[in-house]
Amino acid sequence: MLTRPGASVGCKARIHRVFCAWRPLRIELSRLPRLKILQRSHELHVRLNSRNLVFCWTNESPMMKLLRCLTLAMCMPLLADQGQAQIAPLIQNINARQTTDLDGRWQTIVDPYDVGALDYRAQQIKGNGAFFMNHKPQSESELVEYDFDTSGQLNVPGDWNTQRDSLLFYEGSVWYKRSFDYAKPSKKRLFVHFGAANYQAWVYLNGEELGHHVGGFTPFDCEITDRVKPQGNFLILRVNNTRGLDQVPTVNTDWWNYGGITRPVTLVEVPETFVQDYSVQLERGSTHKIKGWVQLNGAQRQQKVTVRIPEARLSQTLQTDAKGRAEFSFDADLTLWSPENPKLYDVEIASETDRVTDRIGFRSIEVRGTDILLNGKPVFLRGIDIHEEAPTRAGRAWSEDDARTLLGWAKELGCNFVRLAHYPHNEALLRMADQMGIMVWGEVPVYWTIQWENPSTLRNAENQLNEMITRDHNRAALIIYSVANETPISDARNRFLRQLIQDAHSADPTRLVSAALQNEETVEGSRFVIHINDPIANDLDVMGNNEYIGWYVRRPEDADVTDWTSKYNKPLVMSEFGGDALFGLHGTASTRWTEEYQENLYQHQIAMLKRISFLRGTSPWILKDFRSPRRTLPGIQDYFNRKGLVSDRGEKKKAFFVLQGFYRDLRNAEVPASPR
Ligand code: GCB
Repeated sequence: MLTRPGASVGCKARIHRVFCAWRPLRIELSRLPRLKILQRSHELHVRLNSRNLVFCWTNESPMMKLLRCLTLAMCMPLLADQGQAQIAPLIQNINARQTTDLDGRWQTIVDPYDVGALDYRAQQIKGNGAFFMNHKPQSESELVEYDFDTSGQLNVPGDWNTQRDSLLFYEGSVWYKRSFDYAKPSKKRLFVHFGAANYQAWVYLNGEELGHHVGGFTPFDCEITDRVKPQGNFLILRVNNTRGLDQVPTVNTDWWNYGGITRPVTLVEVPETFVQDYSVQLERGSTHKIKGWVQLNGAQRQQKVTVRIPEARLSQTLQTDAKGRAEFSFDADLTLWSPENPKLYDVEIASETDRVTDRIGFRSIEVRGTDILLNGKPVFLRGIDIHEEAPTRAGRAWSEDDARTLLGWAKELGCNFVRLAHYPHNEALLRMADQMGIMVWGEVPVYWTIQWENPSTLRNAENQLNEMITRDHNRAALIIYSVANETPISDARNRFLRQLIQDAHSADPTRLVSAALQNEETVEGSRFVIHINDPIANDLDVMGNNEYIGWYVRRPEDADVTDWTSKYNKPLVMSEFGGDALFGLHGTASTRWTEEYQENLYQHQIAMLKRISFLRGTSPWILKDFRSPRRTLPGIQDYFNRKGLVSDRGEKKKAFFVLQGFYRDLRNAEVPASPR
């Protein structure tokens, strides 16, 4: 979430969305006076909280309504005459642009007490004491208590935890600084794009704030057209990964809280009016009709735009409206994308002022009864869960090489599907999945027990979902958006998730929506019966379910006497099952932590899964061992969750081959639809 005036409005009792800044505005703190009006029990505050314009009313009366209108009328001119927006809507497909990467060594200051931002009264520091000023002493007597140049460096992209021993468990702020020169041609605009920074980031250029982004796994852009200088720019970020009860995710997870600028940073140059976003996809339910839209950004919003797919000899010319948007639909006879044939087409979108190309695959994905249909034919999702951890080194994954190795292992298992748990993974992985023909489940970190009643937590989750969809909505591989993982049923939670499900469906009607649910169990005679009956399943296209028979509950053999029922006529994906094994530790099938235990567990699980009539996919937990602060057992876990089929060093455990065998059998049993 990029906060911007009007986009995030806090209040004490009632919330009023004061205006929607599609084209966001920057407000100088000094330009908007603090305004406080008190009237008996009624209270109105208009103030700038960091970057947010915050309007607060309590117990609004007719008089207060009048005051609200007056206040808005007073503030609007201040808002309206602001110049160039610095905080920008996301630019689609920056790879196709003129870019300069800012990756490499950045100067950093570790700041556990946030002294670079707050003074000893916890007030925002003004002046040169703020680290984003990058101030140097001007005389021998001047007191300056920070120095980027001598405080050490970290790699970007990269989590800080695995780059320095002292930062392994660190949660707090780190300041990053990078200098650059940029000769921006006139009539061009310049943005700085961040693939992700966990969990929140404040961005400054040449001593001025550009924006504040919340959410550790989604990209954001800041416009710097009017601020960039030919020489001597300094870009500074404060990145903070402190966990918080009201955040998404909340304080409790089972993965490492990797902090830092974890994905690439890129300067992106575009024309004054440019193609900001587009959707070129098959219409829901169709394999022959392309439906989409184009969105321009800039002053010259009404233009002719041509959408072309040269290889298919398709071309459509459109006229954008006053908002810079054009919608289209046309018939197309295309080779459809599938795991067996991951066909991608060059798609070109050319306006009068800009031209961008992408590689896009076309396929349909639907649900009919308990079936999932890919291009109109039933498909079983042979999957594996993946955390965004590097396959061959410590820390977060982010590169194309990482993606190739992780998805390569998935392919070796026989997968046609991966669940990217538990947050949006990097764009390189999605693009690699497109190329390799692996269907993807993308997820937002609505994990376990977050603050269901908190409206700002909901807005935060909605923003992260929206940012993921905005980035990925042209990827053929992506078939399912998942809105939650293992969330306990309550009215508040149901309302929260229903909102996210509705958001996902309306932002992108072409994909399926799911969530990893939990179930209810009864004992019937000598058998266990597991009931899929979470009310939220009513709203989902595909039901996900996590179960740990043989690990957290009972013994692996109990899977043999477990039956499954569902209240819903919908497909089920078993989105998690598994158990831990330390690679190289051997023993009997009943000895915890051994490869044999895990192998036996998979064998019994698979026998059970084969008996579930409405099962249409499996994604066991998990491809590779991953770091987790919850996993403390010395000599075994050592802060790793060991449920991987591959160890943290890339060694395959016995269970890997059990799953591989299951997937081979499934593939062999499939009626070949097209050549493999
Ligand atoms: C789960 C969670 C996953 C955990 C896993 C485990 O149910 O969804 O995030 O890592 O169990 O290993 O306990």
